[in-house]
Order: sequence, then C-alpha cells, then structure tokens
Amino acid sequence: MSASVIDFVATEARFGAHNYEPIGVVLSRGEGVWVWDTEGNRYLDCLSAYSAVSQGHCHPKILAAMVEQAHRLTLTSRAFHNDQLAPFYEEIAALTGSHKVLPMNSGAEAVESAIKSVRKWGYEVKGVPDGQAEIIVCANNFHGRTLGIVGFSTDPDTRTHFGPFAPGFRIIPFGDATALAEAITPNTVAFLVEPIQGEAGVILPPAGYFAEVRELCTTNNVMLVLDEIQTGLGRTGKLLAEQHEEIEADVTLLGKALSGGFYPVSAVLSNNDVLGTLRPGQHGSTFGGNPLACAVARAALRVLTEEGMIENAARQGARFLEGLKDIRANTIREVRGRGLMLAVELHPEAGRARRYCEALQSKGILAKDTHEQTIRIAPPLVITSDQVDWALERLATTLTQDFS
Ligand code: IF1
Repeated sequence: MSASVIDFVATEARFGAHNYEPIGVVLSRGEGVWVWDTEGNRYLDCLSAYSAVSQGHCHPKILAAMVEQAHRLTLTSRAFHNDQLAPFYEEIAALTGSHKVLPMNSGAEAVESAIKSVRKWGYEVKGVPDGQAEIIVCANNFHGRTLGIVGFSTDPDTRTHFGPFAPGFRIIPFGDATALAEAITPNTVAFLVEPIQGEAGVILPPAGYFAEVRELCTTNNVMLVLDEIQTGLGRTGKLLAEQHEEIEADVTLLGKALSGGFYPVSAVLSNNDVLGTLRPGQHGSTFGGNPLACAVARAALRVLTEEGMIENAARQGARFLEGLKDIRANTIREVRGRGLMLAVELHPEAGRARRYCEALQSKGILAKDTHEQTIRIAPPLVITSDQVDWALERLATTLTQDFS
C-alpha cells in the first residue's frame, strides 16, 4: 500500500467506529462494471455495493436525472405534494403490478415499515387481538440492522448485546414448508422471507418451496412478505426473484438498486389492504418520497428495462455460473446462484475466503467474502461476455492456489 492509501485507512481507523473491516483498497472513481483506486488501478466490481449499483457505476442517464432534479427541487417533505412522487408511484406500480407504494430510504426502513403495516393489517383487517400479532421469519435471515430487525436475527454478531428486543417473531428453518405450516397460528399476520438468502451465503430454496409457502399463506390469511431488497430489480435474471417461483408476494420490499446506487431509496409495495391501513400521521419519513429520490428511482427503473439489463443478468449469470462450474480446483466445495447473484463456497481446508478475495484484488477483481468460506460474486448487470470471461480466467488462477 502506498503512503496515501495508508493515510486514508489510518484516518478511517482513528475516527471511525470500527464496524467494518474493508479490503485494503481506496476507491475514488467508477464507471460501469469498473472502479479505480486512488492510484489509478482498475478493478472489476464483483460486489456492486451489495447489489445497489446493478445499473453500473455512475450510469449517465441516472446521473443526468439526478443532476437535473437537484437543480430544480430536492426535498419538500410529505407535508406538501411534489411533482416526482406521483409518476414514481405510477411507474413502479405498473412495472411490478402493485396497487400501493410506500416510499422510504434504506432497506431496513422498508422492512420496518412492512412489519408495522402487516401488524396493523393483522389487527384491523384480519382481527388479531391487539398486541398479539406474530410474524414468522427464517433462520439465517438478513433484513437489515435496525433494532426491530436484529432482534429476530439468528447471527450472534448481528444481535449480541443489542437487546432487549421486541417480541412477536417466530423463527423457522429456511426452505422447510412443513415448519411454516406448523408455526402458523391464528395470530400469524405475516411470513417475512428472502427469495434467496444473501448474507447466509446465497442459499437457494428447494424447488417448489415457494409454491407451498404461497399456498400456506393464502389458506391461512397470512401476508407473504418477500424481501427483494437484494434479489429484486433484475439481480437474479428476472425483475423480481418471485417470478422464478411463479408466485406473487402480498408485500414486496425493494431498495438498493432502486436508485442504481446514487441515493438511498427503498419502497414497500403491496395490495390495497396492507398499506391501505396506514392513515395520516401513523407512519412517515422526512426524506421518504422526496423529489430527488423519486427522479433518481424513475431513471434507475427506466434504464434497467430499456437497456435490457434484466435479460443480460440472466444471460451473463448463466455464463458465469457455467464458467465457475468448469473450474477444476480442489479448493471449491460448491458454486451456486441465480442470475448475477453467485457464490463460490470453499472447502474448510482451503483457508478463509477473505484471503482469496485479497488475491483477487491483486488481479483486478473486487469480491466480498461471507461466513469465512464463501466468496460472493455479484457484478453490475451491465457486464459483458468478454468481461465475464476475463473474470473467470482470474478466478480460475486464484481458486487453484492454496491459501490454507
Ligand atoms: C451491511 C449482506 C448484502 C439485505 C436484505 C434488507 C437489507 C439488506 C435482503 C437492508 C442489506 C446488506 C447491508 C450490508 C451487507 C449487506 C448484504 F451481506 F448482508 F447480505 F447485500 F449482501 N434486506 N444488505 O441484503 O438494507 O438497510 O442496508 O439498505 O453491511 O449491513 P439496508
């Protein structure tokens, strides 16, 4: 590391809460699938800011929409109407087939807002006795970092010493429809689940699981809340990951790529019933639904569909997965994924995934480890075949090395 890089890293360590352990690269510029560090080295971004820059870094059309809107009007609060909110509602509802939209900022806020909404729906529509609502969630879930959410995490790092936590959540294994059937009670208002568990290591559900889940939720009048904050907006090769399962959620949560990485924008999408229970003064956000966020989100959604990014994610994802499967390395335990949400799980004897991510950095690829043994690969959805092949070559040489 050069002196200037050490300086940035040391200053972060000195002043910042130490809640991250970044790889030793200081980035200063991005374009499409590429990012550059302060010394001008170029890297293929295989994390995409945890899937938020799906449209590619600094997409010119999103940038133009953001700059244009920033010159006109940025924030009004919801005390007044603004001329970007209505078109944003119309466009996202049409795209996703939703009836109602609640705009928020971060992913965690969308999750919290959904929890509040389904509880209210439970009391006011389903008829659950006040204070008794139950929400079922899955083991190894990741839905964000707020208090309500970490209270039903099963990851010790995520929850230890942050309590006391809110009651009202039941945890079942992911991918087990029988467990869901057994956990549902008359007080169950919702099942909150990721279509593919991201932080858990890109865990795909067994075939047919979500069809059974949909059926159980419908039969028992339980709202199916799909957290598509990471899987949504093309990441898995479809607009929504639910389309792979041929189901429709009652409530869908979007964030991350909803702004193409320019700005925190999230949304709760639902049928009329669930969000219909919220009345003036019962929920809100200073920044939620602001004109800058709406203008950015409109552009982010437009380029996603107009530029064929979702189809490209399906095509390049399949190419990438095949290429990973072809790598003959005894470090690899399994490769898996859907679309451009991919993971390489290493054998425990291969050494920590972090070490492989550092080796990839030296070859011009930025990827992120999760859970010691897994390398996550999630490039922007604009990646080309040549770039996939370029990445595969470097992954092959790195994975055939032994860092144990
Ligand atoms: C961090 C993972 C990704 C999410 C799902 C809600 C949120 C997230 C399915 C909250 C956020 C992030 C946040 C990031 C790590 C990360 C992540 F490693 F945890 F799994 F993306 F790969 N639902 N995911 O994945 O959204 O409030 O952050 O906007 O360091 O916390 P947020």
